[in-house]
Amino acid sequence: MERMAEPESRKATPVGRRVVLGMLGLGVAGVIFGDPVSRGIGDILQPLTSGDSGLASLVPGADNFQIYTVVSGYPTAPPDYRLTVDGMVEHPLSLTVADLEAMPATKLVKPFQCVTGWRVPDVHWTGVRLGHLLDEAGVTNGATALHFKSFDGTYTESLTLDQAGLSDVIVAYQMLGGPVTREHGGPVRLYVAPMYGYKSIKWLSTISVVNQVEPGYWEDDGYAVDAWIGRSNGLSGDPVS
Ligand SMILES: Nc1nc2c(c(=O)[nH]1)N[C@H]1C(S)=C(S)[C@@H](COP(=O)(O)O)O[C@H]1N2
Ligand SMILES: [Mo]
Repeated sequence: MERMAEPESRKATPVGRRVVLGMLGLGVAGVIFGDPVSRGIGDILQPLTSGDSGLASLVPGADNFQIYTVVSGYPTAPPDYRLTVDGMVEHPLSLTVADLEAMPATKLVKPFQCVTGWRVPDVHWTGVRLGHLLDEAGVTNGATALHFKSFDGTYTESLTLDQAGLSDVIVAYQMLGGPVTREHGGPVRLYVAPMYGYKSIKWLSTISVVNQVEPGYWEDDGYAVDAWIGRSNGLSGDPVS
């Protein structure tokens, strides 16, 4: 299991997912791993020293986000960027940012919390409810889940249709008082308020309606698919599934 904070080491670890999760089951913590490339999964539950634990978090408007990417650098949106909604729908959608801005807007002021421990309070978000997009597309019978892709070419995520319908799950085009910046996943990212930050896929390109949940990028590595803040510790309960 690799550490979310050091995604560049993801492919380098010699410790397999099953082995690490097996150790976790025995209560063995990350301290047994000597090298930082192969820390144990428990390691991710420790707050990062650069998180919002200090005075900076009390400053209004302070942005204590850590910027994450699993590819080298931040991808740039193509000039003809479109958000696609496809799969098990009656009307596939191909939406510009202007199309999204013309839809009913949802504004939220809510915290953003990474499973590794850092948290940013009172983040201002504007976007379109994911449920609204699905209504527009017309989900067909038998569909149960969503598969999300990023134009970084690597990151993926998932939600069930029930989760996607929650009122605080949005496709966001504004964040922190302006357009979602490139580093934060612009022009469009997902914001799943009730779940840990890894569900909020950046550089969102495609939403596919499907008939089963396909675990996302970090979920393939042992993080919980149902990543409810507080109800989940962010880790999968069943290491062999
Ligand atoms: N495409 C993409 N989306 C992503 C990630 C990523 O590395 N790539 N990291 C996730 C994680 S673990 C968190 S906590 C948040 C971080 O958002 P930020 O980079 O805007 O702070 O983005 C999530 N979405
Ligand atoms: Mo995260």
